Amino acid sequence: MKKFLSASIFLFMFSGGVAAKEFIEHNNMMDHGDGHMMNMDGAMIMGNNENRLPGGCDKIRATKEITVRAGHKYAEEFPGRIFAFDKQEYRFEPCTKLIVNFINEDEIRHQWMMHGLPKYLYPKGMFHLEVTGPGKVTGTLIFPPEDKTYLVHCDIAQHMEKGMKAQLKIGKGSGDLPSIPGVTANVIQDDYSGSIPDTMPFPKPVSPSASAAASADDANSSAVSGMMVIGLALGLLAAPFLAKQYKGMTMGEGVAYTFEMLSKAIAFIVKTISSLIKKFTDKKTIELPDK
Ligand SMILES: [Cu+2]
Repeated sequence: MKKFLSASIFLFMFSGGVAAKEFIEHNNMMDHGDGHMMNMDGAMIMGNNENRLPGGCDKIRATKEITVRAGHKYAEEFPGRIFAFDKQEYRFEPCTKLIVNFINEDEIRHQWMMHGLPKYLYPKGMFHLEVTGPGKVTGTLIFPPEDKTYLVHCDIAQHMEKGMKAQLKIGKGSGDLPSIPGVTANVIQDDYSGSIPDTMPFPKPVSPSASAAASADDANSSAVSGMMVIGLALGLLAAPFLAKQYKGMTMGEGVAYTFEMLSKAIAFIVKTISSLIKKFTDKKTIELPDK
């Protein structure tokens, strides 16, 4: 019975239990209005726009279609990055209608999200495609007439920082965005030399000895102020109790009583420490079994 059970657990683990997720074509999305579409399988489109012309475009000047692939494997060519799109730069003419097929090749959630679009056409100024797990979703947008550089990125925590970003230029664009893998220089370059770069966003330590002295000073002053606070608090709490204890005593009796209390406290502490030491050192050694 035991053998049968472990065999079935083994079979489960290596069959359905850890099988890769299958690729889903997200074609039947629920339309929530305003170009917002979703389904229960983790796919989403925001800001879908197939025919509303942006102000300043008298007509759709071109219709283009691209396929964007998102996945861990596209980061391989960028040292230090973990996620990436298959392309890091896109260029289109103003007033272009763009159909974007977004394919997620990872078994996690990825997005192709664009910001800075006109808000009268795109809620929150965003066009957004999202797929959880391997799958494909398709959305459409129409670009405004202005020369502008748009950021496209995956907004899942750390995915952009780890490389999943690109720039999309309309017309001549409006400059380059920083830290686009393989396109523009990183704002903070990875450095494995062990030296402290000048671009560090926090102050450098002055010198090892000076900083050690400074931190020792800091530690001392904080310890002093901490002790003072604890002392004051204990004093305030103990004041009514002590007033009661010392009531009616002469100066000599008070001093004697204080010493008695102190010696009791010290005796208690010594007893506790010695019993603890005994507890930890009194262990019998365990003999190794004979071979
Ligand atoms: Cu992502």
